[in-house]
Amino acid sequence: MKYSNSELLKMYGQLYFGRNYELKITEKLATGKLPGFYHLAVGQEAIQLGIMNAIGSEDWIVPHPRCHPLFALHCGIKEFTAEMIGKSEGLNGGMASYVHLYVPEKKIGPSNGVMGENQALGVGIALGYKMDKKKGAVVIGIGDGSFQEGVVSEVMNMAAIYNLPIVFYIESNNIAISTPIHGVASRLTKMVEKGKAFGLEGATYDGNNIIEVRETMEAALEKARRGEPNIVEYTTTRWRGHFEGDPALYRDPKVVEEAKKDDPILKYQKYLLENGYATEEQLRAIEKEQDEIINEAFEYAMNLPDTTPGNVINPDLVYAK
Ligand SMILES: Cc1ncc(C[n+]2csc(CCOP(=O)(O)OP(=O)(O)O)c2C)c(N)n1
Repeated sequence: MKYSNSELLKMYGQLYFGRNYELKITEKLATGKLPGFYHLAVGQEAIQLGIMNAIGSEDWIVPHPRCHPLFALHCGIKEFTAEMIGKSEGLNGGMASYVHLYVPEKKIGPSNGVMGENQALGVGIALGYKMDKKKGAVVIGIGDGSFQEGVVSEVMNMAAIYNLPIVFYIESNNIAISTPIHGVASRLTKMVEKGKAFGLEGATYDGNNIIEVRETMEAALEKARRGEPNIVEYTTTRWRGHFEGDPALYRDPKVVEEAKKDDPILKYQKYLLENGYATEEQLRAIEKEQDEIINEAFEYAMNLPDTTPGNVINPDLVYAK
């Protein structure tokens, strides 16, 4: 195994955090005290967290927006939580939430509610990397539904013809709000094939296996840093509705029942235990520690004073200078 034991256990903590941070959102929403509109990635955590571990300090990430755990762990859990619920102490002064988050000092974002736009902005960042001869690469995420947007094809072509330092990754959960992707929004069953049409090499991997995600993203990044843009696809399943409050009546509940048999967290737990990388006691201790971190972050953020009407309309906080 190329990762040390402590690294493997750290990744377990992150996965456990990701799942339980988002479940805490559902718990708090039920109390009526948590403001906001949420699109959770429960069941899909291994993709964003495997990638987070693969990127280096010179790399930039424009993630697929369904990624609270990545934002929180990459930017600061308390600072992100404050941002997510609109408090002035948040990463963008509480003006962005997670939908429009941009934290250039952490080389992450921008996030954008207009599907397909992030990818164009990410290609612009990568063009800047190439023109300024920067060392790293840019990782650009997209859902398999947004992948059908026309602008995404244009910018994949740009990435290819200019040999930009980019890895595109697709979170293939086979659904866009209520529309299935395979055979409905696209005749392709492997979205990565479309990238190949533009000259981007790549393959499809198990998005519920954090080690597979990390290793394949590390390899993809090495290529991108050498000026070989490429694409990877990670398959997974969205367990909850498109947003919190969506009862997902459009989908056969068996899809989620089946997906739960391939839970990325239980799968990783099993891997750690069977290979002797962790004991049950170690895992329980990590879980306890993460539960405390999550509770503290929500307590901190929810007890901050509400933002002022003056801040909500403050142009200095809304527009970039
Ligand atoms: C240009 C544009 N069209 C439509 C929407 C509405 N919309 C928001 S999310 C979404 C589906 C995204 O699906 P996918 O990219 O597969 O990501 P997932 O939700 O599965 O994570 C749509 C259609 C939008 N935000 N922007």
